Amino acid sequence: MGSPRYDVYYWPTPNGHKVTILLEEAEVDYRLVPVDIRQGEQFTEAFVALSPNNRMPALVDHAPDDGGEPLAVFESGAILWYLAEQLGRFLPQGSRARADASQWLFWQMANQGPMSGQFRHFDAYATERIPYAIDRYRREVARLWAVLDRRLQDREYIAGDYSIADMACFPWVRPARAMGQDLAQFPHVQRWMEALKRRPAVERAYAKGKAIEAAAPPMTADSWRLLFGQDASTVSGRS
Ligand SMILES: N[C@@H](CCC(=O)N[C@@H](CS)C(=O)NCC(=O)O)C(=O)O
Repeated sequence: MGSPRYDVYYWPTPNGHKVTILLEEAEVDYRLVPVDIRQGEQFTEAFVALSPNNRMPALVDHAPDDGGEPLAVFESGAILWYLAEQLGRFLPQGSRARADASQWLFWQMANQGPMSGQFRHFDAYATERIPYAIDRYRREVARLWAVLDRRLQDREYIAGDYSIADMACFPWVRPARAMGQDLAQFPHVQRWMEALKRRPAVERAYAKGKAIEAAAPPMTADSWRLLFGQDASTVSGRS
């Protein structure tokens, strides 16, 4: 047995879970390479060469279809798209259906992900409690969940069959309470979330994340500085 085709540079966060969910669903062999963002592993030269934004996840395909050098992809949405195209799964056929899936994937990447991330920052990590910021992002996340709820009111999945659009949105809904939301207010999202949560591949993806988290050193004061003290000088070559 050779080494797996795909390496996933990963930490068990919602953006990391997106990629492992897809690979578990596809039952593809892959290697998880932990990038402990609480210990600053996202800043190593080797990782930044793969992911210039010093964020995980990143993917390396060791057997790209042009037969060339290993191919690296960063940004979870781009990784999902790349893998779905390679695998020929979880992305609908036909330009109309594909546009539908892509717009919801971009919606997740540009709205649900960043707004939820800001909510979480001000609610759980900021050293100063700023009610305006917490409230602003909680309300915006609620608005986005209402958009998703309306979308799901007359369909099982976000865009046609189960697709990368669902895989992108789900990890940001699963920890509903941490996102400041009451799932009962969004019944269609709740029904969809419960169904996805029970999928064996989703369970396997989260179990792998849990094992990595359990083996990792805890967050320290240094972790706070590494994660939330970044500015232009963090980007190598600029200090
Ligand atoms: N838009 C990016 C966001 C990636 C992202 O923010 N990753 C976080 C964890 S969820 C990270 O690597 N943080 C490390 C840091 O802030 O230094 C994606 O979807 O891949």
